[in-house]
Amino acid sequence: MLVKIINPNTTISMTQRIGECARAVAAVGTEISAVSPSMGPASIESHYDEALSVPGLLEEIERGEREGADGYVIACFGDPGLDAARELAVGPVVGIAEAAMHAAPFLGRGFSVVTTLGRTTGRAWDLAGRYGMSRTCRNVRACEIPVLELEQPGSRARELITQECRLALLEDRSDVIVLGCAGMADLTAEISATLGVPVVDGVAAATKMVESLVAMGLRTSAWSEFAPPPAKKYVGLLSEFAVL
Ligand code: 2AL
Repeated sequence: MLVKIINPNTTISMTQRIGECARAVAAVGTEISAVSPSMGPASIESHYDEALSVPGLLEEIERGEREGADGYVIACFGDPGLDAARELAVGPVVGIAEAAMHAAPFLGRGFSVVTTLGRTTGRAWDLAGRYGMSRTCRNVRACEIPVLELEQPGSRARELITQECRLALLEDRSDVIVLGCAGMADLTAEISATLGVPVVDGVAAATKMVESLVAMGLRTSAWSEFAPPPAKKYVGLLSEFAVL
């Protein structure tokens, strides 16, 4: 089985770490291909970044279809382009926020999301609503750490994220933590060991979810909304994206 993990930002060092985290949980026989798009923002921490990450992401879905990918993970906590990706791909597509927020209620009564910048918390709340988790998601907390600082050796990110997770347990009545950025995937085990609660990384959760769906022979329904998009011409910079 080939699972393609798309980090919709173009920071390759982050993509490599995401790939390692996915491989650490993948079953024997699951091949993980972790890629970044050829175009787009270095990190995604605004609605503008998110919108402009989508064309490159969709190009990777389209390439994945030609290369025989069985399913996809969108490895950014805003789940950018998820619905559009489902229209293009035959196999299942799962976002990391979607997977983590669905995994957390199996593990406790309420979860807090701990994410990067405060300006991304609105999107996380929107997604919690979309996924039916408004009651189970008790808070979305930001550490005010820019995404690319997670890549910096010697950054205080680890310590600040752990501290915010501790506050989530004490102040939000949460008993599960969801990490709100793909760049935090490698911190899960350490924070969980320090705080003694489950810490869910969406990259691992989405990888296992895609693997399970594919193993069950399940695909996205093409019955109505997620049928392939209707053919039409696109002009200008997006002309290559025309559906023929
Ligand atoms: C993210 C993420 O997962 N990747 C990225 O570039 N930005 N999410 C976030 N909340 O900052």
